[in-house]
Amino acid sequence: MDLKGRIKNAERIAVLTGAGISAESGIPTFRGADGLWKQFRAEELATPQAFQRDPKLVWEWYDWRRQKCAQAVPNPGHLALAELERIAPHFTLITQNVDGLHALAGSKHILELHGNIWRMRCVACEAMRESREPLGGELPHCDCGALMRPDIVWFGEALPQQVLSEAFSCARSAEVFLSVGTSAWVMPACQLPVVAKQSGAYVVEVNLEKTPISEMVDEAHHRKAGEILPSLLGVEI
Ligand code: BV8
Ligand code: ZN
Repeated sequence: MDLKGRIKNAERIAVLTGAGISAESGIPTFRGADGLWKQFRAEELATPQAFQRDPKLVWEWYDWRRQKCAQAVPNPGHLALAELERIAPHFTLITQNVDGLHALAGSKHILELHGNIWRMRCVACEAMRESREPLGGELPHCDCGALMRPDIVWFGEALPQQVLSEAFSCARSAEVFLSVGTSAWVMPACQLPVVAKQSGAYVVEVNLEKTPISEMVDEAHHRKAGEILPSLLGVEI
């Protein structure tokens, strides 16, 4: 049965997305040709040690990315997944992205594995703040006086436990699992399509380049997500 037929018959569908689904919205990916890591080194920026050492540098990088995200609008890839959620009985969108574009596209049941670039939290009292304002070079502080940090999971930090366990149980129970726009390289997110496959799901990858899971999946489409997702999923956007 083709993917459209499987989607029509599926009770439970889960999707894992990565930076590639936001590339057509103008947000640079991490490891691709124009990747963020080319200009920056992850260990100098996306780690607690980096923030400890130079919070101003880390915040400058995030402020630059927040402005990129603020100019971005959802593309047909995001919209196709939001439409798929409307027709599937049980649907979970698991994203590694921090740009908030899935919510803007209308997706509802979203698990943000790596946090959200619009949220910041106090390093001392954990108070949260949601803001889309540019930081204007100022380091954000909490009312308690301590520094605020991006509410993002950095390398070497644990993912939010609740979100992670729900993501794995969705991967285990999905009949159809899509991996879209991720290099399937970063743990533990990259294990989700593997667990889905081992649990009997029909797994489809949509990613521009080959990845470590491309051999394992039932269908691999090395095309742009925004270009093929609506027709591949059989949804009108
Ligand atoms: C954890 C936050 C344990 C920053 C991110 C050695 C030392 C230290 C750690 C490790 C180590 N070895 C392994 C680890 C674990 C580490 C890890 O996996 N490292 C990798 C690099 C080897 N993982 C962690 O540290 C995780 N935590 O394991 O904790 C623990 C447990 C208990 C207690 C304490 C600790 C934390 C991982 C999260 C790290 N944070 N981001 C930020 O975002 O600002 S990771 C970063 O990579 C992003 O979040 C991103 O989401 C993620 C994955 O990248 P992708 O989304 O896949 O993006 P990428 O650019 O790689 O790929 C995009 C793809 O799209 C490309 O393939 C491209 O071809 C394709 N594409 C492009 N355009 C399109 C397209 N596809 C379709 N259509 C298009 N148009
Ligand atoms: Zn505080």
